[in-house]
Amino acid sequence: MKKALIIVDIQNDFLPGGALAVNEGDQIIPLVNSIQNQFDLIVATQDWHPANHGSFAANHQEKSPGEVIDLYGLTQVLWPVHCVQNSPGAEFASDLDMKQVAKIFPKGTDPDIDSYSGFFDNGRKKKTGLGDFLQSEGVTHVYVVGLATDYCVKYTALDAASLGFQTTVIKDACRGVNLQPNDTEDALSEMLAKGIKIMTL
Ligand code: VGL
Ligand code: ZN
Repeated sequence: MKKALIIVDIQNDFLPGGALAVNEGDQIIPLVNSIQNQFDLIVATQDWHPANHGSFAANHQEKSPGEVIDLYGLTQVLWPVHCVQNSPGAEFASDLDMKQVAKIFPKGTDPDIDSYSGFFDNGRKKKTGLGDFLQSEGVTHVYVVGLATDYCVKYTALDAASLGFQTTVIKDACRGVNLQPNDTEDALSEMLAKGIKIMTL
């Protein structure tokens, strides 16, 4: 067995004070740093949007964050402008240890489609390369940590499991957006129902 850690979107805009702040998002960073020595391979995903991204409420007339639209045939939650390519908000948290990260996978780069998963866009049309990379490295087990539990962590874990990786989400090293109060709990239940293990440190 070969174990990989997938660090999902621990970027300034998802931390308290950021454009799409996740409550307590900063609290996971010491945990994520402290477990890294337990893995054979570490990768990170990075939400990396062009300024004209279709997931930004500001790019649609009379729309506010939290509203839902149809974006080229897919249901799309609208978000505040966040993780714009090369902006400070898109940078990894300054206290996140990135020294052992073998490869970074940007996602959400196509303005016409969002990408919650670190593996595929939301239409499952294009790969980011993460799946092929993990397979080429002989990874069998993946552990997912980061932000946010109810969006990018969830879809990354579901895709990892669908690709055949034994998948575990480390729940206390994740935090959720919770547009609805139960979104994080619902996401964990859905992952569990799809064969993903949920563990705490
Ligand atoms: C995310 C909403 C929009 C996430 C990214 O990282 O969970 N959520 N973009
Ligand atoms: Zn995004």
